[in-house]
Amino acid sequence: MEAHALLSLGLSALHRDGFLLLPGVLEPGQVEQLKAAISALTPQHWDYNGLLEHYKCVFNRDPLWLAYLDLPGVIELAEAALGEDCHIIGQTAWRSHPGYQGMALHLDYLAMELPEAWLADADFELPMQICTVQFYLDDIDSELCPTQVLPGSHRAGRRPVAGEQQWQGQATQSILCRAGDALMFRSELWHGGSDNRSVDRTRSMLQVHYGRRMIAQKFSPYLHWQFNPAVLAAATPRQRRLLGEHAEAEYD
Ligand SMILES: O=C(O)CCC(=O)C(=O)O
Repeated sequence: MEAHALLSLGLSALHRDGFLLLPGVLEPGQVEQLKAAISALTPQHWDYNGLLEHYKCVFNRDPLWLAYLDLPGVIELAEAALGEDCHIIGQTAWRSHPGYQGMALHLDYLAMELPEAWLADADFELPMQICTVQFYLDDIDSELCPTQVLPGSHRAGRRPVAGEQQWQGQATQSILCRAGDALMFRSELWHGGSDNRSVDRTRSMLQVHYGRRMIAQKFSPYLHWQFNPAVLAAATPRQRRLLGEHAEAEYD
């Protein structure tokens, strides 16, 4: 299928379902590189480790992470969804060990609450503000913390209440997939994690969070944030834009 047709299908899925599984976006060598890089990370600032290891803004640690900001097949979709001047607002690495308990159903960001009736109107297309892409570095089965999504729930116009698992007759679905696959979802989608019920397997995952240009980048620890010069020196022009090097605009 032509690239243009693929993009259009991807955008339609994000508007209709709120998410899209992109198979095989990483080569096996990239999966291995990322797994090794994540297992070598140690916590900084608000990172933590335990049953869940969680590392924020990993792009600033080493130039190795840059290639995963604009992977072919993913960046085109992010730019089509969020504008050609979109940028990243984070890149987070995870390791979820046996016994880890996944996050309950939630949404990540709702720009504003809107009446459900407006969102139900087939002629109304809610623009996206933030999308996350999750790169799975292991084959994900029902025991290895499959991500949960509730198709179409970005049209609820609100957050799920505690324990709510359905919306308009749709129930949550587990994303079962292969190492190297990626899940892209918009920030209003109700989604969550699930437990690592395996005996001895760890789920490694990399997330990239993309936002429209006017969604502020707030890299922690905020006022103390400093870009790593080695990362800036290695970045391509597109990667520099994703890191925040924009053309001048109204407010900045
Ligand atoms: O663990 C997962 O797959 C879900 C992650 C998640 O819900 C989030 O980062 O907001």
